[in-house]
Amino acid sequence: MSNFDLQYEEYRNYFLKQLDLRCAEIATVPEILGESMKYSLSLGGKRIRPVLMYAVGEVLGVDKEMLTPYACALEFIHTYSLIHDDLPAMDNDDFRRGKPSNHKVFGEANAILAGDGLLNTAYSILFGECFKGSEYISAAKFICDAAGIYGMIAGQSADIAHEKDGNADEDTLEYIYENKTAKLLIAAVTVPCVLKNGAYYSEFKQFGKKLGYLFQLTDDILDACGSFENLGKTTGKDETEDKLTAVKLYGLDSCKLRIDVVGDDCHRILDGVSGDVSFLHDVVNFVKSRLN
Ligand code: GRG
Repeated sequence: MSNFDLQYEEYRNYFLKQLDLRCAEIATVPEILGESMKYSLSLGGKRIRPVLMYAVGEVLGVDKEMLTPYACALEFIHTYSLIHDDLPAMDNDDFRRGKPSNHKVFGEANAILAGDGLLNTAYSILFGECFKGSEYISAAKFICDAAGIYGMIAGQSADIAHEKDGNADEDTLEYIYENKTAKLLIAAVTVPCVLKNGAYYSEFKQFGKKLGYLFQLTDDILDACGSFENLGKTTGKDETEDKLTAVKLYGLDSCKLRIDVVGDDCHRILDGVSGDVSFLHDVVNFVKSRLN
């Protein structure tokens, strides 16, 4: 294992232990509500948002303990978005992370409620931090805004609105990417800044935005060229459903060039941050070459 892989696993394993503790607290009546929430929470996944949060925290000197409630809330929100995205009314995917989607196991109604339950629990976790001080409130609000109607939900709504839109342009695509994908990544890398009195906030906000763009460019290429074995979900759907993607707008070769350019932008932004940001440079390279 490379140093990067070892460090990634260390952050990821730490997070998974914290997530287990949160899952153990979920005890609903009826049980199926909690079961369906926990099914998707524990289905695997890269956990890249918590990993990024801890990594930026380490650069800025913010303890993992302080970040953990925010990392858990963000992962709860991410998980809810995947459950809802997989529903027949949205992306209609039977698989997620190589396993049956939530609605294939628990039925559509329970999957909707599992997503609702995860979102509400995320807010409870965030409210639970707010008594600690104004920076904790700001960090909580930051995550709520990133997930909300001027963030991820707006991105998903625009994505749906521009399906099969032959006239959609680059600005529309960038709006969708920034909101649907980048906003939660921006939250992941800026929560430590907010908790550290705004240290390097604008650098990490810009970094999160570019990383989100990079993440979505690779996501589009993986949908077009990746395999079910690597991705754990159905591929080729963007083309079948005539979705607005970078591959559709620019073509595959141009997308690959853009990945290099945006990757360089990410590295350049990190160069403006003092401290050991080598792990974050490696995350950029990981996203550039990811297979899932
Ligand atoms: C339903 C409100 C609502 C939003 C859905 C997350 C999302 C918005 C849609 C999923 C489809 C998609 C391509 C989203 C872009 C972000 C993205 C690539 C999500 C997948 O995140 P990963 O790769 O997933 O981090 P894992 O499985 O590793 O956690």
